[in-house]
Amino acid sequence: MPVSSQKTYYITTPIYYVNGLPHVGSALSTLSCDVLARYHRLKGEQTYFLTGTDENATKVTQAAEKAGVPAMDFVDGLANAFKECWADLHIANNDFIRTTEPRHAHAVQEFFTRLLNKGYVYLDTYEGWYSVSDETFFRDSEVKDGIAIESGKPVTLVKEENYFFKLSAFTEPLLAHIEANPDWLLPEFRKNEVVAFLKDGLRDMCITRVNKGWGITVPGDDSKVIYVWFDAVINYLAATGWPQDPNWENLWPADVHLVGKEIFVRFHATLWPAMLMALDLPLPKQVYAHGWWTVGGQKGGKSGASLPHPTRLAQFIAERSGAEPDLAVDALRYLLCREMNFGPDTEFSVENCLRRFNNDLANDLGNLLNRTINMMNKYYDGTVPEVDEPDAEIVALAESVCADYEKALSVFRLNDVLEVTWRLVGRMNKYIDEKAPWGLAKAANNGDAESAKALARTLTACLEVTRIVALLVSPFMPSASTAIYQQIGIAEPIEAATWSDTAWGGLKAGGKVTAPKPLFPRIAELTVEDSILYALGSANPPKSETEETSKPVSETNTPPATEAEAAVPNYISIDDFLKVELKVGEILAAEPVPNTTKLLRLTVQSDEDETRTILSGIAEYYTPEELVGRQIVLIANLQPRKMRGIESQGMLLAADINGRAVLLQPDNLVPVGSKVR
Ligand code: ME8
Repeated sequence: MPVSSQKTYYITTPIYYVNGLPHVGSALSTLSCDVLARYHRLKGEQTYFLTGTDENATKVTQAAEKAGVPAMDFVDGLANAFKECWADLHIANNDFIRTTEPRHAHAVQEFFTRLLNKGYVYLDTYEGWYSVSDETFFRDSEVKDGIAIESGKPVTLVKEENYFFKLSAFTEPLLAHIEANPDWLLPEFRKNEVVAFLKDGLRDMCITRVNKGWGITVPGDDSKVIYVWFDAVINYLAATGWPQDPNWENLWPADVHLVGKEIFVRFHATLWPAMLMALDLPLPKQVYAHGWWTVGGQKGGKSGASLPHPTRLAQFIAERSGAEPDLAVDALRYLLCREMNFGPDTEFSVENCLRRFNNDLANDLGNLLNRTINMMNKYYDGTVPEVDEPDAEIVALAESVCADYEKALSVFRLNDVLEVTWRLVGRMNKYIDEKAPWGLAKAANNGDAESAKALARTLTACLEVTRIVALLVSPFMPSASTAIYQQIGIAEPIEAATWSDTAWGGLKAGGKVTAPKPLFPRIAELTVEDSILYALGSANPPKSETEETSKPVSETNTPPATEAEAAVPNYISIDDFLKVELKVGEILAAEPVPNTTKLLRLTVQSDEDETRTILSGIAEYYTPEELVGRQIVLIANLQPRKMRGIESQGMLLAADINGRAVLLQPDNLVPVGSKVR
């Protein structure tokens, strides 16, 4: 936690259950917070961004049991999967809290004790409905035929002596707080849902469960653990160092809790603020709920209507477009924020993402950058010229775009923030067409002084806008904005820039642009086959894996890891292993597959009288020359499949060293076709 006298801008994501891998839903919340945090840093504010994992839930232990591993090993594996995924997406969080950490347990127990001492917690018998899947208690009226009406998940009847929180005492105070703070809960239409829920009257809430060996125990009563939701929301406070760290108020209250809509009304707009009120602690300044990615109209998630794994999707975008991996991650960051309607739900579609990649990134942004730099090089030898006065129309537009950007951002409509920014990008592409710099250059060459001035004004306007756009997109696409800065010849690192640099006039005459290099190459093939969606983690197994004709996500179309596979070794029997036919082969020929950066076409002798074609995604690590004559280990009985119209008949084995492939080969030369076991 930072130590300073100044209140830090403090932003949080939900903490995710560790019962499955991250997906583009959890990525959306994390990414939105990352964008907001980066924007506030750009504004020069000290900023603290917290995310983490929710590990004390019954459903987590159930998933661990199903996987047959100790719960702690299970949660360690998945917490790491979240951390790695966020690092892969360039998420710059300051802290990652796990609810199995002592700092969290300590804060939760302290919170509980203080509520007990203040008379807001009491012991009683709970008899009613509980849904493990929702980790929520439901009223009779909220259940029909053993199913929670709201979520459609099964409930069971439980009867236990438990501690209760006097939530009912906070109906009026919460309504009053909403009334007095119109921007506290956003968006407006979801606030209305909260008001309706509160007007129905709050009931006291059962906040403990029987201790089955997992969870945070009730202080002084080991037979019970604290209800996971009561425990989870306290993470936001625990991360500040409350109660023992004297600096906890540098962070608290949080400036915004950003959450998904399903955990807004009951938990973040009701339970958590009521808990804080009970201890006279300040409430978070804002709570914002976004809608869902849906798949076929249903909430996308970890099972059922599945959503893609973010890293796999970024990798797929890199492979389809040929963009650098870091820029493909940036593209994904852009696409998720731009595609999501930060209001109602949005249907998720990989194909829509690819289409938008082409329209917004390859075309609009790419064209502006490439055309501007090309013309700078052509007409000014790459050196930024002097201008008499800037184009007032463009200056005014840039100013109004920056203002609208901030307005949209202040209400968390990140899609609008980008839409507004692209107004500027779009205008400049048109502006180039209207001004026709090539005509101005011709006239200037023929001695027309006015045309010479107009040419300088036009091109510097384009370059200046490109610079401003680089800053505006930097919270969304940090790597791309750095690359744009470099291409337009700004020596200072973009990280050193601040929001005030979005004002017109930052470009210096005499600066030197570099050669243009497309950041987001256009994607030729927009169709995404079911087999690819499956490999991305977002669909059911396809009917036929062999009919695939377009480029795969990686060399192997491995199905998505299930919950259990994500965290634990999955044992197979020796019989299963013997089904895999491993052999030593020899590479007779190797050549790149046209229009791909990763694939090599190998001709492999796999037996005395047998050769086969194998496509392998190792072009980045081996040249064809290095491979010819080399012995390798191959899987000989893998179902053949088509990639780029070529049938691949097997797969080479390679060690995966942080994504880099290192081929396996026998220790000594052995006869081709030797079995490997
Ligand atoms: O609810 N579309 O964790 P969780 C958009 N541990 N966002 C989605 C989404 C979708 N289809 N699916 C999930 C929990 N999310 C609790 C939270 S907080 C103190 C405890 C995002 O793993 C969205 O932010 O079920 C949602 O609220 C969150 O993931 C739920 O994650």
